[in-house]
Amino acid sequence: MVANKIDLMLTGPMMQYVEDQLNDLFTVHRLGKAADREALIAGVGHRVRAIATAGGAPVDAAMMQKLPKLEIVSNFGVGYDSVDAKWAGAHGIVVTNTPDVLNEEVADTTIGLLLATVRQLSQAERYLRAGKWLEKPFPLTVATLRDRTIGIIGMGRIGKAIARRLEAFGVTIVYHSRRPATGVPWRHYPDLIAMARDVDVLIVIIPGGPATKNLINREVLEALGPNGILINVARGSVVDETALIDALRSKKILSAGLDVYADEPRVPKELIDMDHIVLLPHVASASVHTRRAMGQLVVDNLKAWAAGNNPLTPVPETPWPPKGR
Ligand code: NAP
Ligand code: 8YV
Repeated sequence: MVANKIDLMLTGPMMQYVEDQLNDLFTVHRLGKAADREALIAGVGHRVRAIATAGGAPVDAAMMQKLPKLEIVSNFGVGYDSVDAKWAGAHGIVVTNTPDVLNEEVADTTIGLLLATVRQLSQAERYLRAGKWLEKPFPLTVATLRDRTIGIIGMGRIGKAIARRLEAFGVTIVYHSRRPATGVPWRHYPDLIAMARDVDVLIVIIPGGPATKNLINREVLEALGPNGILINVARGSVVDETALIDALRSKKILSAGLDVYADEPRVPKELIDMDHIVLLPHVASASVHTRRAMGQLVVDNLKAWAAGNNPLTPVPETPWPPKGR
């Protein structure tokens, strides 16, 4: 039986619950645990037909080229910027991700981060714990959600879930994406700078990767202005971090709430040293409930493929079955 198992490479650790299922179904080769990764790939790479990945090691062309029998890359996370899906698509390899099962969780966290940033909730808690309330009340916050206009960058699955929540707050909602989203009532701005000029808060929820690298640059931050707040729950690469640090230091914008960073888990000291911003360690989807659902989708995609069926959630760059098949 074991001899018939398909060889799968795991690029880094996954939840035990996921690893247990992968162990039952596949012969698993753990790249993350290998003392010599190149030796592992040289030894078993010719047999590997599947990859399960949760970020960490990039699944790039260089790696996939070393796995001549590779057919599927199952990515933990809706964002798959660490996988070269374009190369995979051009070489008949299907890439799957974990859309939808995390929409509500990520939207909840985004609202939490927005409120914490606007009303300085993290700072207020630190104030209480430091015993400062005994001396005098926490200062009134300059910012409020009242009368704010919120510009969402990315009106996809998660952007819509965020916007639906924001409607209940009575704020004005507008959005930017390359094309207008279907079936939404909010104003679309084809021009990001124009939207940044018109809003008080930018919430970023678009894919990472080369196409969006540093999309939020100095010009966008200056357009957002001194009352402006940036919330980034997308990818660190989407924001020019140096420009952001400068804008915060020079008060070109008021504050920021960040869940993601360019070189995470390393976060620039300049950001850590700023007390008026809110920093989260990439936790937008990080509940047991949601991470289990994401993990199950990683497994279910692999299971469907191994049984000869269509993978459940192929990414747009690798439609399955490929056209013409
Ligand atoms: P989605 O449904 O594919 O939506 C993506 C949205 O971004 C679409 O509205 C798309 O519209 C827009 N977009 C794409 N490229 C753009 C560009 N160059 N400029 C402007 N807008 C662009 O994706 P989703 O499921 O909502 O997820 C979005 C991203 O959130 C993921 O890829 C991931 O990186 C991130 N995320 C982060 C966390 C976290 O833990 N912090 C959790 C989940 C997801 P157009 O194509 O019309 O431009
Ligand atoms: C995950 C995410 O935390 O889905 C995504 O794109 O960023 C998060 O939900 C991350 O992918 C874990 O590797």
